[in-house]
Amino acid sequence: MSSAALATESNATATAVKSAPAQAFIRGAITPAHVAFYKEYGFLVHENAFDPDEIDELNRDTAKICRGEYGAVKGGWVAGTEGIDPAASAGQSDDEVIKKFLCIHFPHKISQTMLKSITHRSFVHVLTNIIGPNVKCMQSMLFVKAAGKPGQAWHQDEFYIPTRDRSLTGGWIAMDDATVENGCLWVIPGSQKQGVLWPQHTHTDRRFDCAGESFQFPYTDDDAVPVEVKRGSVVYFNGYLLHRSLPNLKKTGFRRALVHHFMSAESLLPWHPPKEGQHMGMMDVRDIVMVAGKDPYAYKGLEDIHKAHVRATGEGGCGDPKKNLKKEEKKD
Ligand SMILES: O=C(O)CCC(=O)C(=O)O
Repeated sequence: MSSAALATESNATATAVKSAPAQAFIRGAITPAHVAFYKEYGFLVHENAFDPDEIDELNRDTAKICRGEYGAVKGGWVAGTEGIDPAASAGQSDDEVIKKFLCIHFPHKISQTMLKSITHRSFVHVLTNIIGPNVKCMQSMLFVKAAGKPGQAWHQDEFYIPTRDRSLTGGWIAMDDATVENGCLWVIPGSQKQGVLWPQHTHTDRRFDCAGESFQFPYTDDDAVPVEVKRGSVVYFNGYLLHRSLPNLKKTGFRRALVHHFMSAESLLPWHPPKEGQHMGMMDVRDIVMVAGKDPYAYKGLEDIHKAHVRATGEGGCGDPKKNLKKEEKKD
C-alpha cells in the first residue's frame, strides 16, 4: 500500500476515533470491546484507575524525589543536565523544587511509592487482558512538566525498548488533568498496526526536548488525536504507536505523569548490546519487576543495572545532537 493510501486510511481512522470513542474508555472492568479497540487503534484510557489519595501520594513522593530525600540523582545523557542535589532545595517550596525538572527516569529505583505503583490493580487488570497472563515491567519515567516546559517529539517506544513479540505497553498515569493546553499525549491511532519501526533523527524544534524524532512514516499531524484525560486516569499505549506531547503552554502549574513500561514475561528483553561471548539471540535484560503471573526466566535471577537519572529539557540546547542520539539509542 502506498504512503498516500495509508495516510488517507489513517485520516479516516483519526475521524473514527474522534467520533466514536466509547470503547476507548474503560469505566469499570475491561471488556472484549476494549481489547478489540486496543488491538485496532493501539491505545486505551482507564478512567479513575487511581484513587485521588493514591495520586496525592504520588505527587507528594515526586516532591521528595526532587528534593533529594532519596539521595542525589545524576543528570542524564546531555552534558550540563543538572541532577538532583539534596542541598539545593533548602528553603524552597515543593513547587519551586519540582519545576526545575522535566522528567526523572527510573524513579522506582529509589522510591518505594513509585515501585509499589508498578503492581497497581489497574495494571494487573488491564495488562493481563491486553498483553497476556504473564507481565513484567522494565522502566519508569516521572514527568513533572511544569508550565513552559517542552514536550517530546513523535516516537515509538519500541525504538528504545525492544521486545521480541511487540508487547511493549506504556501505562501513563495522569497525576494532573492532562489537556491540549498543558501538553497531554497525542497519538496516531492505528499507527502501531503495521508493526514497522520508523527511523529517528535529531531535530531542532524547540517545542520538544532532546529525544530523537521519528520520521519517514506515512502519517501527518492531521492524523493525530489528543488524549485529554482526568487526573487518576491511565493511558495505555502500544510500543509501536506513534505518539508525542506538545509543550505545557499554561502560565502556572504542572502536567505530572508517571509512566511505566510493561511487556510479556515470555519475551526476552534485548535492550543492551551483547558483550563478548554473549549471543544476540539470547540477550535478556533482567532488571525487571514482575507485575502478574509467572516469570519463565526466574531461574536466571534479577539484575540491578539501571539508575535513576534526570532527563535533559533541551532548554540549554542539546549539545552535539549526533552524539546525543547515539547515546540515547543505546540507553533507555
Ligand atoms: O508524557 C510525555 O510528555 C511523553 C511521554 C511519552 O512519550 C512516553 O511515555 O513514551
